[in-house]
Amino acid sequence: MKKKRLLLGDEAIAMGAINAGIVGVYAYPGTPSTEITEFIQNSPAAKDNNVFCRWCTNEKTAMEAALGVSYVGRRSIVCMKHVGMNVAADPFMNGAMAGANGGLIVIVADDPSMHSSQGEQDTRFYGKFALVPTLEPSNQQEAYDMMEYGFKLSEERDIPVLMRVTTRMAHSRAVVEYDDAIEPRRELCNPKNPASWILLPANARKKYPVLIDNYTHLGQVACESGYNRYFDGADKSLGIVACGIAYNYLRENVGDDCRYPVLKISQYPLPKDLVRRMAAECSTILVMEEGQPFVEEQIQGILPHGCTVKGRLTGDLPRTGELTPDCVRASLGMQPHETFAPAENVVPRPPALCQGCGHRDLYNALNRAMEKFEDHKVFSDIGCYTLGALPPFRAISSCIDMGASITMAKGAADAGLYPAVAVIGDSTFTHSGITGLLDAANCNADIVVVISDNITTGMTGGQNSAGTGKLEQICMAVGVAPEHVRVVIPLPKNMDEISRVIDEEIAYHGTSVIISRRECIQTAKRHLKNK
Ligand SMILES: Cc1ncc(C[n+]2csc(CCOP(=O)(O)OP(=O)(O)O)c2C)c(N)n1
Repeated sequence: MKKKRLLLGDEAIAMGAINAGIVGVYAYPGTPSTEITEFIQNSPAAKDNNVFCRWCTNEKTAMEAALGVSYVGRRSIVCMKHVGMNVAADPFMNGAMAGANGGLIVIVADDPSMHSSQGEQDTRFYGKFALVPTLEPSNQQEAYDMMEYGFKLSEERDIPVLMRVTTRMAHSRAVVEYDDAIEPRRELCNPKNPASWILLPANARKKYPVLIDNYTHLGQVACESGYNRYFDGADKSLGIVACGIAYNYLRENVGDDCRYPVLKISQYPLPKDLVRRMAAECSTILVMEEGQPFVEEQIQGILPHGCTVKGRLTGDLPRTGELTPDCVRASLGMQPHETFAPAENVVPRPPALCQGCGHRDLYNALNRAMEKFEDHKVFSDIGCYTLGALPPFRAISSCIDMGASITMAKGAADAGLYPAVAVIGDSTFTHSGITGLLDAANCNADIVVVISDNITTGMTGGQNSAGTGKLEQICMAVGVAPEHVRVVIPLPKNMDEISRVIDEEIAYHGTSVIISRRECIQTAKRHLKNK
């Protein structure tokens, strides 16, 4: 029976996946993708159906687990934010070569404008790179519907499917009509072509041309897909190509009756025949897309002479950042909506570590220990503790990608920096720090690694952290001498002791780890409340 519910884009995806009969969601948290997994974790239907929904250690382990599900013939989803795709890229690219037995949808949430990310990326490039079909919903209903469609496409074409969403799609709500029934799980079964799952060069060389042929065919599928639609318009002076959520913004401004022809794109490879049809009718094409000029550049390559393409490259839409209904409006030459200027007494508030957070006490002690060294450096990482870069602490010198603190400190120590100190969170450490620590321990690199362990993945809302209760053992197991794995409690009253421990480990010319452990005050509050 059809029902209606107000859902975030992320929740619509989760609901679509549950109803399509997934056996698991494999994910590492990251804004704006986190709510997909959290919805499944809190869903009674997913619980009744035994859907696996524990957080994975990182995006690569998540992707590989989902490949395993697909191999044995069942359905699953993998979820991550755009930078997570860089971590998962190896199994993603090679998984495309292997194929899909059970349907596999990889959902990646991009964060244009970098609301909570270190860079803008456009995941559609990964789809083209791996030669896999890519879905980009234009609204929450499509996000829901595309799950069943995506699984079928994955199973029919023997290939993982990529779904790309962006922040506003993930984090805004709309009414979604859904079916309450959950599809039964498929029986376990062997892949149609078992050899393609053994990517020895001899097998891979056979599979690669098949992948390329399949991609050409998928271009045809995209032309015929109900998610890509051509709407005719009387005024042919302009044709509009609107991708994903940009189509929603376009409709918000022009309603259902646009005077120009409109090509809505929500499925890739680029539906070239539809683009050619527009180019035959219109001498100028305006491309509206969120992220990088992925479609704009491709269209430039296939247009006949004399046809002009406009978009983010030509400055008709902003080159960086999120699209908005207003900038889409401006690109059509429409009068801007009236807006309100912020009141004068509203001043921007920079983000800050919570009062009472253990990272604060750690940075106070670390600053005290480091001030003895002129022009000192502290390599850091991604998490709440990155806010240690800001006043009043100004305690860290770098933040590049998850895990980079340890390996950068090692490289800097190799190059002669002393002291070389890294600060990393507990979740980031298990995500990507352990292998770097192994590199350091293998040559007893002269570095001090501080793991600021708040016993949770704080930055993304307090999810479980994979190494909780195991960090000392992990550090010793990779080869850090037990006497140089130290534990301190970051509280103001322990300031002298923590600075002394840091001094001692800086004086030791080898690899040491200081675990600064106190529960995040946000999760501690929640735990107290739930008692
Ligand atoms: C590859 C990648 N995946 C996910 C994220 C999103 N993310 C940023 S910080 C973080 C975890 C931080 O947890 P932790 O290291 O424990 O530090 P805390 O925030 O608790 O201080 C996550 C998941 C990211 N930036 N990059």
